[in-house]
Amino acid sequence: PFLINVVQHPVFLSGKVSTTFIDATPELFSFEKSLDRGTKMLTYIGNITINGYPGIQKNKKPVFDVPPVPEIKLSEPCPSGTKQILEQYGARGVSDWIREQSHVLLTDTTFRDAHQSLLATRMRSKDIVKVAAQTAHLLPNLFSEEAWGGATFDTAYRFLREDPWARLRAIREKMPNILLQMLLRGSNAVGYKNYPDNLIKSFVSEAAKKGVDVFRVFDSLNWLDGMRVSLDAVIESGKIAEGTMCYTGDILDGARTKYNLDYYKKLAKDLEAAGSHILGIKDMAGLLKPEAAYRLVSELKDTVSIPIHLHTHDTSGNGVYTYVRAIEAGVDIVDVAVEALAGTTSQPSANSLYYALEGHEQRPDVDISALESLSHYWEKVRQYYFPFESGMNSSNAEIYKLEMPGGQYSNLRQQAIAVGLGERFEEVKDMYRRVNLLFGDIVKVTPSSKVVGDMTLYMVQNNLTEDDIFEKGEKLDFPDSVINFFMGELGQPYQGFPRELQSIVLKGKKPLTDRPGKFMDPVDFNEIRGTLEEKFDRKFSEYEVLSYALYPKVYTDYLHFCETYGKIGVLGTPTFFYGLRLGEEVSVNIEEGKTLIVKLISIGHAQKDGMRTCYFELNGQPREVSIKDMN
Ligand code: 3PY
Ligand code: ZN
Repeated sequence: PFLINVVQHPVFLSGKVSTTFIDATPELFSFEKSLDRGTKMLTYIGNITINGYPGIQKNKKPVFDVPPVPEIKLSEPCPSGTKQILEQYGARGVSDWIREQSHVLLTDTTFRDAHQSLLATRMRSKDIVKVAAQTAHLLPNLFSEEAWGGATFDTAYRFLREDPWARLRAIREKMPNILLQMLLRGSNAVGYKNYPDNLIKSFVSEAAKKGVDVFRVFDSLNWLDGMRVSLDAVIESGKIAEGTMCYTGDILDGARTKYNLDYYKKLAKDLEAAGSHILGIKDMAGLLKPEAAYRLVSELKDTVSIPIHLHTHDTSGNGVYTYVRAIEAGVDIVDVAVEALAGTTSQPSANSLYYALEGHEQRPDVDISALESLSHYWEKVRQYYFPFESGMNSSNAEIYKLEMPGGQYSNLRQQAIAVGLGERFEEVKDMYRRVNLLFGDIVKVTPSSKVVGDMTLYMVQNNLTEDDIFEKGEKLDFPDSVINFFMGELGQPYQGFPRELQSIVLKGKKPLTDRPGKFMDPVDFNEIRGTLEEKFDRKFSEYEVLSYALYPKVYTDYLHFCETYGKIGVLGTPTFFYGLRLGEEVSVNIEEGKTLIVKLISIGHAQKDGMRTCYFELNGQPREVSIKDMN
């Protein structure tokens, strides 16, 4: 199989085989162990048809409309864009170019934060990649496309059973003209804990090589020490470092003085001094009120000379107005999503902003009919994912009090339901607010927001008040994430930890006061590679070794999954989530020019051992697979 794979590979056929060919195309070396590709795929389809996909009601496969892909002339070359500016003038050149623009620039978050915040990060690469070239052709004036990072990395392996690096590669190929942006959680990379410095550096360098151009780097406590290693790595890679401050509290509220204008001005100066090419303002919970945006951006414009990029969530419904005020104060770039994936916990709609700025001299240079045609596509795609909708059907201005990040609202609701607190969600929400104050009013964004969420559920579940924590705390077993937080494992919060609570939680353990990365042994990549190659009997590339280093269990589970089911990213989303109806036929494009026609004929009754036979036709030939009925 190896020889045939290689000689038929398009790169081989094109004659461009180099010594890096083997590294860049590891799929050629993943020998199908026992089952052929078709049988593996049928095993997946049979399994989902019989046992269902977690979180989705089985046997209820709806009939979906086919999402209309906007028509463009793909044979015409892609108009050039910001990517070419980076290639020609470098990161500083991009920074200068941004400041010369008279219109506000846009980042489209549809490929990352929009679905992370609306659909529990479940958007599959297939649905994104299908419209990537169209987006590149139709929106060539975008500053960037946010397409990677944040929670999309682990959820790709965990839930979608696909490779996030392959997503990056495919988007990069289809969008040669637009800067690709990722969200990087500083020393937590795309994870939920601090990683050793050498892992952070290698991850950034590999992401840069694989196509990321703009790295939005933040720290979940706005702690500069937690960002420096990442920022340095981005700068060294020649890509754009967007050193980012998370916005929390309310600069308009005279009673909330901890995070005031001076706090943000100092942070902005520090981020600029750390070498950022752009200053990011990350309003992850949508707390930045319009007038606050005006004041904050005005002050920051006077404080730093790098351009400013604003990110918000539209949870309150005021997002567009916040952007308009920020634009009036001179903000350079704002984050928007295509209408059908915008609003509520996602970013404000690009389409709405276009009209809100009609007659305004800084109105973005964007084609509204292009946005509309992309929105028609996303509107239909979104329907595939309805089981993952948060249930928030309208704006929710209560968020100003709750201070909960966009993605966490829907997640916490699911978690509350899972631990039997679904009926008490109002209490849960209020407790989240109280826990923040108990912790000394901290920045809440992944992963610090998860700590507050875990403590919230713990207190509601055990009917604990703040007084109980102080009175009975010595006897309480706090959630691991809470202990780690007070140990300083996520870094140091602004103005430190509340001392009394810290000693109650830590029960005598001595917390870190310095950067966790300083005390961690470097990751031994060679050792990981050796272990993986021995276990899976194939070569592993740099990026795969990194995935293991970040998420050993999640990544190993994914590899085992692939051994059983193959690469099922090629399946259409309805089949991926629901399997097939009896008699249903789908065509699956498994690679360029190679299509399998799959039809489910019937499913046999369960045997004593629970096994059922699924009868399929594969390209007209009968095929059977045996599936264990888990019900
Ligand atoms: C992430 O870290 O994934 C976020 O989007 C935080 O806002
Ligand atoms: Zn966000």
